[in-house]
Amino acid sequence: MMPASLISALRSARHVVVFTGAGVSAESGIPTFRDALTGLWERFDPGELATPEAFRRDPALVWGWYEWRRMRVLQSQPNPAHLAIADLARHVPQLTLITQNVDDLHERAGSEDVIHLHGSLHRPRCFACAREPAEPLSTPDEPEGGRRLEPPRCSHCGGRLRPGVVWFGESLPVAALNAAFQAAGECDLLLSVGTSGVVYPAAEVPHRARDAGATVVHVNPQGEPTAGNREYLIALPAGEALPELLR
Ligand code: BV8
Ligand code: ZN
Repeated sequence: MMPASLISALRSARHVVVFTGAGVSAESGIPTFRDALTGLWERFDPGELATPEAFRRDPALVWGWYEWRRMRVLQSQPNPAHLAIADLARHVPQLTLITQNVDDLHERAGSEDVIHLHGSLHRPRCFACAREPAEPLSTPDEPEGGRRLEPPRCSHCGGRLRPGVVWFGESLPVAALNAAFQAAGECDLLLSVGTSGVVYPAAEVPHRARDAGATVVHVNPQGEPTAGNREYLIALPAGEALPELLR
């Protein structure tokens, strides 16, 4: 089922980059952003929830929504795609895992040194002074979509805690972005899994790998057919495609 040229590119690869988006966690029950009907941005307005202006305007709305998302992640488990990626790292000379996801399912599947381009739901920090709280947050039982919830206060300065994610209009963490671009420019094969590739600058990662001559493999049931001879589309759910590809 997998093209022989692809299998051989994978077998001979010395540095593999795996670049993931929301689709890799879909089979764990975490909603994606842009899928029709189930995507978060189909049901919620990113301008009201995922920008610093939104938080300034209505911190309780934003905090409650992110607490609902954090609760959903805590209630879910890594799926066969996360597990296959963690396993692949043990079978290639070098692997760099770059994710746009704000969940921790790669880590819970056993992946190490995950580069999180868009931060994490699990590392809130102070909106005013940027310091992280000393105590881990408790997990409230949030209804679907969340409810208004006052953010906890910073123990250092009394400011409000904010989710530790990168909102629209905010810069990505510089060290993470540099490490991602460097790995993309050096790898010989990049697996892009479950991303629509529309959010920049993260979406540049697979472009950089392709432009540097790497084989690029997209795993996405809704992916666009690809033209290049070193670019492949596997139009299957990640939880089916990855265990099969990496077998
Ligand atoms: C910045 C918050 C510089 C965290 C997210 C043009 C117009 C307007 C704006 C811009 C523009 N060009 C660039 C921008 C800026 C903007 C941007 O890119 N906008 C786009 C949308 C147009 N970018 C930014 O603002 C970035 N910052 O540029 O800073 C700067 C700074 C200051 C001043 C000047 C400049 C910051 C971007 C960070 C945004 N944060 N979310 C959160 O709440 O989670 S974005 C959001 O999208 C997610 O975080 C996610 O990481 C990201 C990418 O989405 P995907 O992961 O790809 O998910 P999606 O749902 O789209 O796709 C899922 C795919 O999976 C689908 O294709 C589906 O078919 C597939 N799938 C489904 N099931 C499966 C599957 N695949 C496999 N298996 C399955 N089972
Ligand atoms: Zn503070």
